[in-house]
Amino acid sequence: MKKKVYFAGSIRGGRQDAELYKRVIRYIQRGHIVLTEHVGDLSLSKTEGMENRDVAIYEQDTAWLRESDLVIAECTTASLGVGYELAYAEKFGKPVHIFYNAARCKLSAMLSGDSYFSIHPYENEEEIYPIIDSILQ
Ligand code: 6IA
Repeated sequence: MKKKVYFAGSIRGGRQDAELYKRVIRYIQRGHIVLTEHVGDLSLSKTEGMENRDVAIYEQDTAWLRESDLVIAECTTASLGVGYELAYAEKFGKPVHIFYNAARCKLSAMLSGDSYFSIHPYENEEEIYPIIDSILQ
């Protein structure tokens, strides 16, 4: 059965991994639904957006989190918004899978110290896809 995936990745925290988000989103979309395709939209820059849209973004994203079957987050680029989303997902009992490139960053203790989260360090992008297959099967 198709699952509804909330993919979380940095936007205002920095867009240096946006291409990676796009590839992971495309991969998930081969068999499942990604509610947050815009996270991999390369035209979306960290300075983009009007602050008066922020309430609507917050309402939409939290509604999608509640609707989702699980959350997959790429956390190599630190993001306040992603951190908030992960705690929100935990509060609603959604399975949360966190990926990060261990060669490029050290994950926040607030994530690595929370045994609720399934944490997947990787060093090469190719390692991500088989793990996603096993999460979504
Ligand atoms: O603090 P950050 O911006 O890095 O937070 C990123 C996370 O918050 C992502 O996982 C998104 O789900 C969510 N998020 C942050 N900004 C937006 C956003 N702005 N649209 C949707 N979700 C967002 C877009 C503005 C633009 C379309 C004008």
